[in-house]
Amino acid sequence: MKSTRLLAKFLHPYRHLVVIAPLLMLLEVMMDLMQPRMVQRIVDEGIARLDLGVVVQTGLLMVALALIGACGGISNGIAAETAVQGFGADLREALFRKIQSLSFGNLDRLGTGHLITNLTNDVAQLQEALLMLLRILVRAPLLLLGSLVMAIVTGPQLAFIPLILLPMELLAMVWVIRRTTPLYTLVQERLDGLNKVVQENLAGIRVVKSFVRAPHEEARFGRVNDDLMMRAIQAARTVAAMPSFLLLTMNLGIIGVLWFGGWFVKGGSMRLGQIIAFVDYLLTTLFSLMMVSQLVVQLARAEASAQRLQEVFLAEPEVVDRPDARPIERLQGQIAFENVTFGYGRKDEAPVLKEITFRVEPGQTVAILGSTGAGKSSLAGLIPRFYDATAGRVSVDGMDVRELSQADLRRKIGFVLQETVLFSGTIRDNIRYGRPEATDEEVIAAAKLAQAHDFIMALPDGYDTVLGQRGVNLSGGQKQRIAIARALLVNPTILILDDSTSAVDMETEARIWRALTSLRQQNTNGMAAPRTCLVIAQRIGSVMSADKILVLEDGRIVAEGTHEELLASSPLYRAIYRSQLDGGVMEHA
Ligand code: DCP
Ligand code: MG
Repeated sequence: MKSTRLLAKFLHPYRHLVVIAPLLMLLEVMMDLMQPRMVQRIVDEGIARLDLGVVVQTGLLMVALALIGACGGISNGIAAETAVQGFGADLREALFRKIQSLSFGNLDRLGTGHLITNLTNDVAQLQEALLMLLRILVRAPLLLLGSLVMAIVTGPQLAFIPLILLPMELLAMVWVIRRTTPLYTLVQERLDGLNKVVQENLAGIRVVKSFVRAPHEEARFGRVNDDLMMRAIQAARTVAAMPSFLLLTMNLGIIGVLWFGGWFVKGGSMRLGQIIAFVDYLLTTLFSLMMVSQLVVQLARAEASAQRLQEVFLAEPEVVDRPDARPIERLQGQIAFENVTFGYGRKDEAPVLKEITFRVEPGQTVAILGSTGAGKSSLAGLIPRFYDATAGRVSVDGMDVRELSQADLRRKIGFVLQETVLFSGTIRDNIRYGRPEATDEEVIAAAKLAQAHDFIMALPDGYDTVLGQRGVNLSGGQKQRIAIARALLVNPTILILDDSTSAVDMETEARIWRALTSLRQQNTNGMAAPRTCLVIAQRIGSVMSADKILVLEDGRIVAEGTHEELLASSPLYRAIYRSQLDGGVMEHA
């Protein structure tokens, strides 16, 4: 069982609580089991003989036993809850850490919906199961056996009644559990579906609204919501039959006890208090049976969740450092691709990049141009090892990137991802995300280079302006410029801009380029210029001045050279150039 392995691993720090909790519960169970005998004594020896002393004395004893029992129960609850909460927190933390260690490829496959469900619902299911284990596992079977034994001891003449009823009840229980376990697995799956829809909807709420698709989304949500409800009702209905059946058999049992007991009392071989105690014990067996069935159902639900958690825990990061990974002191900034082929690893899919070969010398600016889906972002992602090449060799300064430590490598590369992601927090904190110790002067210098300083200063709180989640309160172009400043601040040797000025007007874009170029000539404000720039762009205007332009088409480099060379040699490049000169966007594809 997956759940046992997870439980064992993460319960280890709480093992003393796991031992103590059931012992405390044992105390409560023993006290509980004494109560009906006390009632019996009050009835038979106190009330029947009109002996007030016995009534008072036994009554006080009952109160004392109940108090001791309650102490046991409460301490059990505290111990169990402490273990369960600690277990949950540790499990979530380990899971979070595991997720951080996974590569882009793992995350593509698992999906954020799954991971969010993991961190919330799945952990909660395991916690619930654990709590029930610590509260019930000892209590229910003990109470069941104990009350059965006590019933037989109290009224041996009536012992045949529970001995007939109990096997029937057990059979019914097994039948119900067998039917409900698969039903609950379905419920969990539906819950996953619901979470996925909610997550997708919230992440894309702007798209939903801009396309006026709220009714469609509501219908979609309604479907998964109804589906979840139907499944949950179906499972609950099957489970609901259980208590009714148990109650029915139990009521029959009580009628039997009263019927036969009446005989025995009349005949003088039993006393009234005995009958009352017997009925009490019988009800306790019923009660504990119900607890056991709940526990088993919860264990089945937890097992499904444990399976999903293990899927993440057992995932191997696709990109790993070699044990002998080389640390990087300084980089010159040379990049080379030699016959690189790359695919995202899905079966039966043509590679995304095919036999890519090119070199970028330190100090060069190289641009990659190509239609959407050509593989530009995929190519750039191979340099900091977001993914590893399927075949061929990617190297920096002549060293295969697979021999380098990912962390070292990424610290030397400033990567502005195509999709701008900012965090909630101030603009200042966002800019120095990659280098939290940067001084205010450095932050401002980076922002000036990225042409972000002026608009930041125009905000009421300047660099202390608090951004909403994902930077909602900025324009697309403003967000891109903050992302560029963030990349520049780490003083990268290699700067990679993936379509990072797409939302910035041409004038501002040109100023960013001029700033980067002039920076390379004179070292200002302690900012070192990135020596090598790899620029992915859609607009030829943005890349005309590059030392080299690579034209990527369907995963292959189809042309390579400076702007002038390409204009002379490449019909494709000429076509793109002409379409953009006309003021249109790139439409050659
Ligand atoms: N692809 C994929 N899995 C990913 C990312 C991309 O299967 N996690 C596929 C989709 C495309 C191909 O790889 O068919 C190339 O995608 P790129 O993102 O590399 O393409 P571009 O960056 O060139 O396109 P754009 O200009 O739209 O950013
Ligand atoms: Mg891209």
